[in-house]
Amino acid sequence: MRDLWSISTAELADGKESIMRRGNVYQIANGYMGYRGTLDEFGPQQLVGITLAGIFDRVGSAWREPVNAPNGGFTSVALEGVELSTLGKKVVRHRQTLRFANAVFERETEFASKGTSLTIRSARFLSADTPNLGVIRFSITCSNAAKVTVRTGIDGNIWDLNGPHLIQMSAERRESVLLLQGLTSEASKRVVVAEATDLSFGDEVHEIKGNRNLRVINLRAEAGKVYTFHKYFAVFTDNDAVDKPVAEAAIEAVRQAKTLGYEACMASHSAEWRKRWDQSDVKIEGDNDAQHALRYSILQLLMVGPVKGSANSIPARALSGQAYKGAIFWDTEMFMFPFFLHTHPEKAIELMRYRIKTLDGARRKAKTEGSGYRGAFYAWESQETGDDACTYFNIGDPSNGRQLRTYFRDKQVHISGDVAIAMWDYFRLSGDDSLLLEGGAEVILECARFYCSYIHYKRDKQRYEILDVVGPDEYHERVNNNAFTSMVVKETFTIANETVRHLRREHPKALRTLLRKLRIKGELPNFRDAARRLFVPKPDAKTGVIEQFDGYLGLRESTVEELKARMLHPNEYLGAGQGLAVPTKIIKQADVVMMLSLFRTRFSAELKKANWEYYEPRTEHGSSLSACAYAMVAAEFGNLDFAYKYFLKTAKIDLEAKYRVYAGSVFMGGSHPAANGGAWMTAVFGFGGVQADENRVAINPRLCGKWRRLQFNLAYKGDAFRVNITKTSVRVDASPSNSRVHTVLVAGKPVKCSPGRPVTVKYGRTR
Ligand code: IFM
Repeated sequence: MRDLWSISTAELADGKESIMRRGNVYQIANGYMGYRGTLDEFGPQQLVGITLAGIFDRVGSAWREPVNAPNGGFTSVALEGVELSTLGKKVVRHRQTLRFANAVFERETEFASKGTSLTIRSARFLSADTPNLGVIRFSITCSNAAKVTVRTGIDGNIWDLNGPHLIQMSAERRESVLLLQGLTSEASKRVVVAEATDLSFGDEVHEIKGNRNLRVINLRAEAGKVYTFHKYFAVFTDNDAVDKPVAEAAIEAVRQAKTLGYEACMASHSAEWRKRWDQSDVKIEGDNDAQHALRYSILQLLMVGPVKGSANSIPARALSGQAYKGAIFWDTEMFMFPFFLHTHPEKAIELMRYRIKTLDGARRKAKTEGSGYRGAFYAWESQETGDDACTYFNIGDPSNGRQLRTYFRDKQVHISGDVAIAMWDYFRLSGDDSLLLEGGAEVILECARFYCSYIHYKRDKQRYEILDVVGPDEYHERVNNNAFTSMVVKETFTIANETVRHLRREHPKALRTLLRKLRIKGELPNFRDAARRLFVPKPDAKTGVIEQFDGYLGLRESTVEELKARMLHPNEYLGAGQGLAVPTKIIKQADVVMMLSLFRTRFSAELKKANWEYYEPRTEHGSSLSACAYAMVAAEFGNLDFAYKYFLKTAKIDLEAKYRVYAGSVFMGGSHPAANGGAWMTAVFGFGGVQADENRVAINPRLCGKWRRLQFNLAYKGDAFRVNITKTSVRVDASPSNSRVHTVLVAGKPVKCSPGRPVTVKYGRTR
């Protein structure tokens, strides 16, 4: 029977590529840091990485990227003087496992050397309740009496893409605690790792050698005896708000953990995970493959949700390493945020706080881009200050090494609207307007202001147009009237108007203060005018197809296969300048279909079908963001087979590790949290048919073929629901602690859901 709560493999990853992919698939994380799924004895060559959230560094003229901490989880073992590693020839058997229930990584490896077998077992987790802490249990058993040497401590030889980021590294031992610390090279931020163990066997000596701060234990191991110890490591940086030097904080953290002990640390960590799963697990009956892949996707999201109070967000490659500069893209708001909003609103608000924190960076960008704009133009690739980490020459041509000009940074203006939409959704769907008062309203008004200074008024047509942009399809740059962008911009104006209306009604004083602060009162009529008169491309009267941008329908027909056959290099980028896709209708990722998915309540099933069928054969799905948009829209117009196919593709992207690792010459390997969020959205919004707005939740289920039951949780306006869908019925359990009765629209019927009183509604069979 397949275990639906873990992944496991007995295969060894040996080549560079497979070790890289394995590190992504088996990573663990806790929002503060991610620890790649590498083995205890691995080093920087095997891409061991403890990637930290929210701390970045730049070395020379290379890209800024997140900082990787020294590896406090390092342990290696030698048997009779021979170093044991799965990379060597002594492996008899190996198994590694990632447990979904509590994000624990385990490995068991048997080695044999000189007639003796030695088995290593280890388990590690990054504490879900103490974000700075990592905990490891490590044990060794020999078949015969043998000489064993254990080296354990902190390995400061760090894998970096553009490092080294830590300078002035220093190692020391304070009583029994090992310490390794350094400063980031750009901003001199201190990064400290402390490590403590309860190791009590063998003879121990302390060794500091080449950035490694280790205990070396020599042991005459008895046959069959299990030698176990526990390691506690803590990472602190100057970003942590602690009332003592960070080194002291780290030492204290490992001492406390050691005093508590492994079992107690594990118990509180697991209790936190039980709460998480209780709020967000999705159960699928009848399809173990889908269940497993979706649960893995949810695990990925739960592991990287921001720590409370951090105002951090989730990078496009989560905490799996430094690819994509550890930057936050629209991926978060459009693909991950809905999961958190509907299951963990306390994390969703943190994601939005990140955008409030980086508002000044967005203002700086607006001022300096193009001829200078007003308001907030959010970074395409955002790091801790909100200044744009995206470069103008963002992709290398792998054939000749030349840098290609791309317009992601300066023309992918939909990013500001994506932020405004998420900010407003938080208020609409959580019912909590505190975020608007904390700075959310300011973000929204500043985004609208930016668009006011970007759009053009066409006197002859008496309308505003939005020109010279890049939509989600990055192969066609500098286009006019991109449908997705126009819709997002128009929505931003509407949201800005609604924000003002809400504040005027509920918080007039706060509104006055905000309008004064921004000196924006005189611009409000412009927002209203733009919301009315901004042009959004309309569906063709005959075909229903919405033209992706002006002139798209006149481009040359082609196929993805044709373009691929013409590529001169396997990693060739199809967009930018002379890219092969540029003169054709081949698009990189969902664009019009993304619009239909985002604004799914505004378009009919017929229109969705017409556009899906037109654009799908022309889509490369060259981004991990694409398949889920197609999946959701397919479910909405009833093509459940396609919806299912794209759902699985999305849900399995990290599990199967089948993804593109290079865009041109740029390394972009790592995990894909946007696709993880897309998998959840497809299950809940697509197959579950959930549509929530400020007035109510609607559920119009369409379970795909094999699924007998779909169960999920929904947080809505401060209350919680569990929804159970079969092929013929929908049961809604409103939590007993809900504050009021909600009317839920189930398959078109209004149903009263009182706290603690389940209701079941029958509905017509799906195809
Ligand atoms: O944000 C995406 C973009 O839409 C396509 N290229 C990759 C980015 C990060 O995932």
